[in-house]
Formats: sequence, structure tokens, C-alpha cells
Amino acid sequence: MKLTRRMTMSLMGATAATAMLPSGARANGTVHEVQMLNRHPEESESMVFYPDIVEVQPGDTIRFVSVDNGHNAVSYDDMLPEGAEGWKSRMNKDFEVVVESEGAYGYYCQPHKALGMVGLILVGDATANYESLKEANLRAPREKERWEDIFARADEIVGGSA
Ligand SMILES: [Cu+2]
Repeated sequence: MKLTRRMTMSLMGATAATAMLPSGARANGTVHEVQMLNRHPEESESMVFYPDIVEVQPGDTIRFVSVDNGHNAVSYDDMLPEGAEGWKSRMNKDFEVVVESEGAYGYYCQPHKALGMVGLILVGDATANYESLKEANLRAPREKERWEDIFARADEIVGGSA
């Protein structure tokens, strides 16, 4: 059987990608780690996801790493792209979610939501629902404050790609 150049390339690509991944991981997509921490490594903030903004591609994996105990990661019901599934991880456990839908995803730590332990995932071109996240229902002042800070930084990213 004769292989076309394109077939050969895709076979090689598949082999290389599979070889680099740990067993059980998806064949496609990159894994991005988000640490759940009691203290920010560089700033004087406590109870943080680090980094609190990640830019990824559809099919990538977000791995929440339980570096410090007492945290989890839960998606906001009103901060998801249309059709995307939410998640809720167990306390004190590492957790992985594969983000398939393009758009913006907001999430929080259940015990520290009111303290502003929140984060944002931008998947591909996030413009479809990004602005709608700003209308989400936030109750705690510290939670609002952290989101304002995140949006100020994310505006640069989302605006820049439009
Ligand atoms: Cu927490």
C-alpha cells in the first residue's frame, strides 16, 4: 500500500502525540495545570487558583491540582458557553475537565467563593459568551472584586483576539 504524503504525516503525528501522553490522557489536546493554593506564590493574596486565567484550545484538559487541602473547583451555572457541561470536583482531590466548547468558563472554590477564590478559562475564540459572564449573579463583595480584576486582564486577551 502506498501512503500519500498527507497520510504519512498524520500517522507520524498521531504516534508522536500518543507517545508523549501519560496513559489515560486524551490523545488530543494539551493539559493545563491550575493549582489550588492557600497563598498566591507572588502576591499577598490568599485562597487562589493559580493561574486564575488560562487560555486553551477546544479539546484541551484543565487539571486542577490540589496543592493545599480545603479546596475544590465548581463551574458557575451562568458562566458557561452554550451547550457546555459544568463540573464539580471533590474536595482535596486533583480533578480534570476536558473543555470541548469554545467560549469562556467561570468557576469557583466552594468553601472560598465568598473570599473570591475564582477563575476563568478562555477556550479558543471566547467572544461568543465572554461579555455575558459580566452579568452573572455575584453576591459577595470580595468575589465581585476578584472578578473585576480578572475581567480587566481578560478584556486584553479577548479584545486582542477579536
Ligand atoms: Cu478554596
